[in-house]
Amino acid sequence: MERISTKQLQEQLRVYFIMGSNNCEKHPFDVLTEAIEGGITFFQFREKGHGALSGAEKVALAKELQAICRKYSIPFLVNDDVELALALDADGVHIGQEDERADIVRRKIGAKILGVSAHNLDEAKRAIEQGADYLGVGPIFPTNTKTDAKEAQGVEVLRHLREQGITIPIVGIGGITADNAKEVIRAGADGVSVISAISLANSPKESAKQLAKAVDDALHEK
Ligand code: 3NM
Repeated sequence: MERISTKQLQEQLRVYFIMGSNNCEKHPFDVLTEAIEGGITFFQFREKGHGALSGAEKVALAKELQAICRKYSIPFLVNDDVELALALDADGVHIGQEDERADIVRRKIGAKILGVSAHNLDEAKRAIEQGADYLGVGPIFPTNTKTDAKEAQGVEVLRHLREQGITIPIVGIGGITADNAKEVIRAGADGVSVISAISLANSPKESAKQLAKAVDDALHEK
């Protein structure tokens, strides 16, 4: 297996939905199914924080969600848990700055997709040197979902990274909705990653649809 191309990844990262059971009011299976029907292009299973499942329950939910992703050919990534990603033969792993080092994870996962959260230029450069395929950059806007998130940086951080020569695919994260997604793309991101805008929406399908439209409209302006 070869590493995914930048072009293919850019295309797939447009509407990146991240979710765990504690981000949902409805059953995660239904939320993800609706999100896919609405047009998400990438999925990360992030079972973390207060009330998160662990052990066999976590594995069972991961398998269920992976099966839906497979059915619709949506890449399925696992947050942080490299062993789970390998056991399920997931499409990749996403890690934060507090998780295992990116170069060590890269060695473990071979050519699978590796995403790394970066908050500034130094972290972005190091992640790339250590084998990241894409960067998650945030928080762009204030978020209620991640309790230990840093201060919102605005879209300027994206512009800055591009101006400083970071060319690998980037998704913005943190407080992104259909109303502000265009700014994120215009500032240099290839896509938007969201949790609550879809997971807590009355209609995850409609919300995903609106996000996809905002992103695609902004990408077409480029
Ligand atoms: N990471 P919502 S912000 C998981 O800044 C995560 O690295 C962030 O949730 C970072 O779309 C965040 O509901 C939470 O704001 C995103």
